[in-house]
Amino acid sequence: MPRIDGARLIADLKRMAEFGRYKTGVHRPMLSQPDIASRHWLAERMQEAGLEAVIDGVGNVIGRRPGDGPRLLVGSHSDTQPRGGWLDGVMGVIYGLELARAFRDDSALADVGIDVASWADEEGNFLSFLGSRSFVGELDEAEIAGARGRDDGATLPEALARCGLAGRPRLAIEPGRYAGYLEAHIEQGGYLESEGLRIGVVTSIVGIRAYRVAFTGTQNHAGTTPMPIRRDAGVALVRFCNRIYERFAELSGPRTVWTVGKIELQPGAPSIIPGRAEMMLQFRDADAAVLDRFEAAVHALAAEMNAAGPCPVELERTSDTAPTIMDAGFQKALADAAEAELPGGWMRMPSGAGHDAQILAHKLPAGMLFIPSIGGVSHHYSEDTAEADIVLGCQVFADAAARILRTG
Ligand code: HGY
Ligand code: MN
Ligand code: MN
Repeated sequence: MPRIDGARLIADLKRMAEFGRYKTGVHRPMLSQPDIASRHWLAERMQEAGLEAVIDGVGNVIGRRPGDGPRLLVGSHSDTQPRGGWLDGVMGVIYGLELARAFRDDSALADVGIDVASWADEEGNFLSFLGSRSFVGELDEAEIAGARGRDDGATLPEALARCGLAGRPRLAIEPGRYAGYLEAHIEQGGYLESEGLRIGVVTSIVGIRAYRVAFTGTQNHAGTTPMPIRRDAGVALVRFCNRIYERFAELSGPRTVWTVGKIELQPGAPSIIPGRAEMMLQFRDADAAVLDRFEAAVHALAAEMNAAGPCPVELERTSDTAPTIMDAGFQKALADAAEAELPGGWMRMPSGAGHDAQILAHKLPAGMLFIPSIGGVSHHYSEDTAEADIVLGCQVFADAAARILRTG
């Protein structure tokens, strides 16, 4: 079985955390200066591991093992949420790099190999799952041209050009090259920790739908405009938000979640009645029928508020990622590897977070492994995992990859 080098793994993870360090976490949005610097560093490390590394036209960093023979594609994302954690995504990329080195150094595995990927913009600074969608052929040029960054509003083509990636070809999946795709990730929740377990074998990944909900009112003076004649877009947004939360609670499944993560009032001054108000609404469930029910409720409430006035509301669906079941054979390989390394110390579990694996699964058998998150915290700079869990997870992951390539 391939033996990983835990110290090398942790050292690379800590080096990556220096690209955009923010307190104990990382601020490394897609195509920011620390992000593009980290991509070049990743490409160098892949080359050192014996891979042919390329940064492609949307910023994917992909290292291919030369030669023939069965290959596994292993990866995740290295961009982060704003002021996020040091492990979300990048842990799976460095696991891939460590597996590539462990396989390279194991003569019994000379005929098989690991390709490694850091997928661009999983966190959606421009477009969620930008890189993995591009790689599987589900991203067209029009979407790229129309995407704008969260930070400075630059278009995606402008940001790619600024990073020296304009005109580069986008890499696409090579039919027949891969036995499948594996991704390791921190759980980002508290189930493993609460059960006292150290490895999660992912059974399914949640579906995610998101909407931009925008209200148009009449900007005016906060002191001289009588209440009865106001068209306050901010008040309309708050009423919509309150009512949709109540309605969703009536429609919810056991694990459905919904979030308004961003609200913007324009022009956003205390003495001005907002003329425009915008909110980002998202909801998630493993069952598409629940997502359909929620979506119908959003449209029904918007229609009701448009009929009642005074502020018209516009809906724009900004993402629709389907729930995905992980490959049964890959789940078994991960479970067998976990049981061999840590008898009884693991469990099968669903993912409440979205992952690139649910995009790669459109083209390849896909599997995921989780390790615990301390306190179940993620998408916060304090996100953390015990180093011993990080190292153990990588060894189980390497065992599972070898099992898949040996039985593939
Ligand atoms: O939001 C998610 O589930 C992922 O971390 N982007
Ligand atoms: Mn994330
Ligand atoms: Mn992630």
